[in-house]
Amino acid sequence: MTNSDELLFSTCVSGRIDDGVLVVTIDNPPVNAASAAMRAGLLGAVHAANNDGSVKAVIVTGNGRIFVSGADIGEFGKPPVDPSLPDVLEAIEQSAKPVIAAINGAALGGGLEIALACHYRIASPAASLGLPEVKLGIVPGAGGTQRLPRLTGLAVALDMIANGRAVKAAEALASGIIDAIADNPLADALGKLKSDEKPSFRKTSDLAVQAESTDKLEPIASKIRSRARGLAAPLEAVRLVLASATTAFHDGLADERNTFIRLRESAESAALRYVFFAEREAAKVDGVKDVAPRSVKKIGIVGTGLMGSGIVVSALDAGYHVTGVEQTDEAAQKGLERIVGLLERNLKSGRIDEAGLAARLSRLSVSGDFAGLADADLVIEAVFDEMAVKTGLFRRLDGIVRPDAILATNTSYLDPDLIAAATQYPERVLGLHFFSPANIMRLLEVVRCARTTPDVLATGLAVAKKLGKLAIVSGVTEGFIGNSIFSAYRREAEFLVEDGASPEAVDAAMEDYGMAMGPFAVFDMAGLEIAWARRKRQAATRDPSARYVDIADRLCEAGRFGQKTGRGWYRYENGKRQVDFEVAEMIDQARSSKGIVPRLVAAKEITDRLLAAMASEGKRLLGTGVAARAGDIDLVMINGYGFPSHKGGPMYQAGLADSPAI
Ligand code: T1G
Repeated sequence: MTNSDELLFSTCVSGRIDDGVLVVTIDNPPVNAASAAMRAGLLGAVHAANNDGSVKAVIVTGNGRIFVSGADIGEFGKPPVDPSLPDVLEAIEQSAKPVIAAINGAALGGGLEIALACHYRIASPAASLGLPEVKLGIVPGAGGTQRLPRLTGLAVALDMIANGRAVKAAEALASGIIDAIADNPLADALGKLKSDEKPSFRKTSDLAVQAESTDKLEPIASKIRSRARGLAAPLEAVRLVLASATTAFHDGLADERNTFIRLRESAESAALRYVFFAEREAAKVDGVKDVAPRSVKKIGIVGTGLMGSGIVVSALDAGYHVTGVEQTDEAAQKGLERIVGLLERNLKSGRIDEAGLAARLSRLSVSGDFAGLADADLVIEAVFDEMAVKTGLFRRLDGIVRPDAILATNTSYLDPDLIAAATQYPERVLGLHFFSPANIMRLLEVVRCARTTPDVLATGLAVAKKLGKLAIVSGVTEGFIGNSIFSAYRREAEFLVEDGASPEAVDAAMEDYGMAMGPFAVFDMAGLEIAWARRKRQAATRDPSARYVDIADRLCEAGRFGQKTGRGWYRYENGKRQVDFEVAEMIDQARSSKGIVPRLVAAKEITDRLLAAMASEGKRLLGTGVAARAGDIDLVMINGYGFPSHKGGPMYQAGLADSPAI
């Protein structure tokens, strides 16, 4: 092959000869996934190079911002198509001509495995490299667990593979994953090949895994095992990586491939792949496609309490200028202290460095002077959840902020349309319902009010993305998506207790199912008074024929509001949750007052009824258009309420998911 125009090895793999070097470019939009056509093209290119004496070396690179995003997950549910990725990587590694990976962007999963099978690796500074397969309920299936340890050692490989942690180029260089960093990896590779000092090429599989002491490895492995909470993939990843030190390379490859195929067929992996695609679907919001968001550089936040200070930190982390406002200077000072405390905690934990702290503080002002909001592009209120307070605030903001400034309410339960009606420009109002702690929780319900204009909604979504949030659009209903489902969940949990189950039995059943915390422990943590206030608000309009459990009312009437008062559904001593016989007596009294004879309730009945209650409410939200799709509901419950992601969500479990498992 001579210096030529483009050579086509498949629909998404092309090549050109550059002074005896075959430059292979992968161009498989949108993310250069390793589809069947990509694999066939890459294999064809390697074979062509090895069958042509004029070719001295091969460089593999990706077109655009991604090198290779990994296997094509969409192919998982379909019959396998040759060549498999391991076959392609074997051909690369055994190539008589050296193959250099010019890593132009993200090299993830099979993408990093391709690079590991090459004989030399150059990455761009912004490239991320990782093996995130465990997040899909699988393990690397093309040599990652066997090649990576040969470059990094066992400890780094354990952390990256079993935690699915990606690293930036600098860390990859330090760990031995790559050989060089260059702004333009392809040009650098060509330069190295044309220079007198050729790079030292080597086969990764020829390297021995450096022995590391058990004292160093066991703590890493046991932390992974404890965090796995019974999930198979991280445990198998640990096993395969550790085995790489004592197993012949090809035996390790075979074990890895068999494990990958077994896990790929598992229910856990199907659910996690469903969640992966559901997150991408959630971003496809009706009515805002091609709508330009407004520019937001400065965000005002009214209220710097627990929620408001978390929102402030989240906005500062995202690079916004932030003005926090309180009713008084004294309250503002307290808010500033709360915010600085959160930032200093992030500094201490290493999430930010001193420069990052200084940069954030340079973009922050907190005061009791509302005039500071005059130039805000977006104002988020996080004040007390009372209608009069919020409507009064929005009327006041009308006279302060620009007419084109967007006003967002963080209300959890109030009707945002009524709040919007308080301002002269209701079309500029939307809901941004953060979950506490707002600087940690990924979920953000973006509430489309009746009058919210498309560009205001698009702006809310753009801000959510810049905040690093998982934005789920909700229509207006009491509690939006998450709290509506959670209320149904709470109602059924209380029915179960009235029928005969104990709170602790209900909690144990749901924690065994995979929930981060059982419902009654969550109610105590959140505080029982909020739901109590809402039940009292609804009492006048409650359907008298509907079943109503008054046990929680009795707890509140007895001053048992949960963890913060030391007593709720449980008793709390030194922060430790304990079953309280007083509560059992109150439950018995409540049952007997209705003539209910308690019966044994099995754990399966508990999980079945609670899952069904959530799914039934989810169907209602779909029917009323509050939720756009079942996947959105599942994402809210996973990311806001601790539903186990490897179960897919209540809608997925009920067979109501929009898309079949991939
Ligand atoms: N396969 C198929 N489609 C994918 C895909 C993939 N690997 N990655 C992304 N997409 C789709 C996605 O659904 C969306 O589709 C579009 O691409 C843009 O995605 C053998 C077995 C690479 C960091 O887990 O992390 O390799 O909605 O919005 O924000 O051992 O995509 O446009 O129709 O996320 O720029 C391992 C998964 C696979 C990486 C880019 N790899 N992807 O983020 O775009 S298993 C992963 C990502 C594996 C090997 C094993 C991200 C990204 P649509 P996007 P982005």
